[in-house]
Amino acid sequence: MKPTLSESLAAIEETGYVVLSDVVPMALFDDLEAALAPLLEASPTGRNDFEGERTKRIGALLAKGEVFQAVAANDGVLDLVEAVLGPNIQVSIIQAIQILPGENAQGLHTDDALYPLPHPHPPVVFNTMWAIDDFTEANGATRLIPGSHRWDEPLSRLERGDYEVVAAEMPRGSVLAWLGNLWHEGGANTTERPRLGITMNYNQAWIRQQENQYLALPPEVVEAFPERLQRLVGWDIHPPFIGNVDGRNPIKLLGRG
Ligand SMILES: O=C(O)CCC(=O)C(=O)O
Repeated sequence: MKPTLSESLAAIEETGYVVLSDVVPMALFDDLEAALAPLLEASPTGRNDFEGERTKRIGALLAKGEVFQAVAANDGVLDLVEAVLGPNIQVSIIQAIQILPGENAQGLHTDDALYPLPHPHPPVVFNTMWAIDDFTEANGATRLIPGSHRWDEPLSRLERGDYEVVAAEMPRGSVLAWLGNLWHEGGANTTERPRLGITMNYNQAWIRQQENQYLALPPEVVEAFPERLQRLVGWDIHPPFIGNVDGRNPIKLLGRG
């Protein structure tokens, strides 16, 4: 059942994550799977343990098919992202992740560790994982440490080992959402079938996007986006004027605003 916004926020405050059901029509997952099939076929596996030597990753998805726009700009998910990060958000990275049979667990990490900010800090990153396959503990469902978003001394907690890791099992069509400072990893896939999801990660518009959307998305591709998505991929300012172009909001270069 679809949680209300306040139920989702309460779960996030308590555990650092929430699984959203019934926020996205199931037909979209059929379209996403069909669009990803040829891209996955042509994709190599990762270059190291973190990317996953038995994992395929496909980035810059917004340049690779119109269907991916519905992932980046889903109203229900964006309501939650904005409730956590505030109104000035960007697409940080949108990437398909297919964990193949035999892959090991990725390694626990936080998504906002990329930014050299002192701890604690306000939320700067919020991530989602769209389950295109059923996610099970056995096939590599994302594993999370509930409550680790409140850890003051994360590394010493990890060294002591006094924590529990849970697999976010969820059926195809669900969306897992979690805070950027929550410890998590892609799980090991001990089954004989791949596990496919799309990670759709957002950031505060005053920090740098993880995936360089300005270079990933040629202007003629962005021109065809709806205005909200144009702003989300970075053609907007963070008030008062971070990201301006010659003193103007870049959305005006696209004939909007
Ligand atoms: O594939 C997953 O379930 C999580 C992947 C992840 O956390 C990452 O690549 O940073």
